[in-house]
Amino acid sequence: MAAPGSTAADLAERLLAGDRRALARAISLVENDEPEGWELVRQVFPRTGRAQILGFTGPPGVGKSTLLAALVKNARARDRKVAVLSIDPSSPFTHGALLGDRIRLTEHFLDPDVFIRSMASRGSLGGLSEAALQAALLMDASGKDDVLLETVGVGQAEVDIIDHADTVVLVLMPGSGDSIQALKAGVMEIPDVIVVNKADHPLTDTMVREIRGVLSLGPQHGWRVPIVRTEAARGEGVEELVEKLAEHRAHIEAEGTLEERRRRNLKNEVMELATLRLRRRLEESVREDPNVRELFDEVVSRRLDPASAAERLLEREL
Ligand SMILES: Nc1nc2c(ncn2[C@@H]2O[C@H](COP(=O)(O)OP(=O)(O)OP(=O)(O)O)[C@@H](O)[C@H]2O)c(=O)[nH]1
Ligand SMILES: [Mg+2]
Repeated sequence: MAAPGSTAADLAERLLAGDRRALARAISLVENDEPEGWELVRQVFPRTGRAQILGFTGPPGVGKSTLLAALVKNARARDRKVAVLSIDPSSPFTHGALLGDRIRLTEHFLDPDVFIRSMASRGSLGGLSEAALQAALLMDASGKDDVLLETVGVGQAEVDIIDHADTVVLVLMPGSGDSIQALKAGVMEIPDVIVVNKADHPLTDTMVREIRGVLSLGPQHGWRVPIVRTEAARGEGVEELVEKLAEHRAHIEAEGTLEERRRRNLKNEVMELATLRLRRRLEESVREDPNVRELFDEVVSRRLDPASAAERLLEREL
């Protein structure tokens, strides 16, 4: 039940003012695929595009969350406002994901300029990556300087939200050979920055050499993907990573690729949503419209070919 004054416009206003409870509420709305959530995103969208979106991906357990905690600390020391969104498509329990990350990020718990959220459930329309993307937009709108996204991935299973990051960081640890294979095979796109975390491990040098080998097979012009060694648990190498992230940012701004990337991503987003909605409408008409059922009957009785039927179905919808 809506309390007086808790209209969408009011929520939008509080969100834009940086109120963290409003942000938490707004994300829940998009996560649950509530129409109010879409309305909210519609209202605040003109105010997005200011935050730096950094995506971190890599196999389970390499230390992504630990690294993010170290990066949050670093960003806070520079007085930047930060939001972290951990997306775990493999876990059906949002709170499971939440717990582990909460333990790692407890020291930022009381800081009003740090916002941390985990997401594992699926909204009904666009699924997890759609909900995550909307959540990232809301974080951006709420005035965060940096939005850090964490997804688990070893290639194919990656959530495509990572495509929406301005800078993509692949986090590996010594011994994550699968990822090297995925990079080599082109299953995984070459990221902008590669981190070899757990650099306290004796096989670190070997790992770095292997990665260099894979990178040497790729294009040799433009941005050169740096390999940064970190020990996230002790904060080692985090300074250097922050430098490389800034360098990448400067590079894509100078080259115009930031704008290009954002344009491409937003176009994909519109196409994706349009496709989902069209599919939903088609399925509805198949279920509910007797004329559409007749159309199918005609195909079954071979009076109408499938392509012509599809054409007619689309004509009805568009
Ligand atoms: N030895 C060592 N252990 C580390 C380092 N960084 C993180 N760890 C440990 O690695 C384990 C996994 O760290 P997480 O940060 O949860 O890794 P993650 O990649 O976020 O894991 P998922 O979210 O489950 O995919 C934890 O026990 C960390 O304490 C490091 O630099 N060296
Ligand atoms: Mg994690």
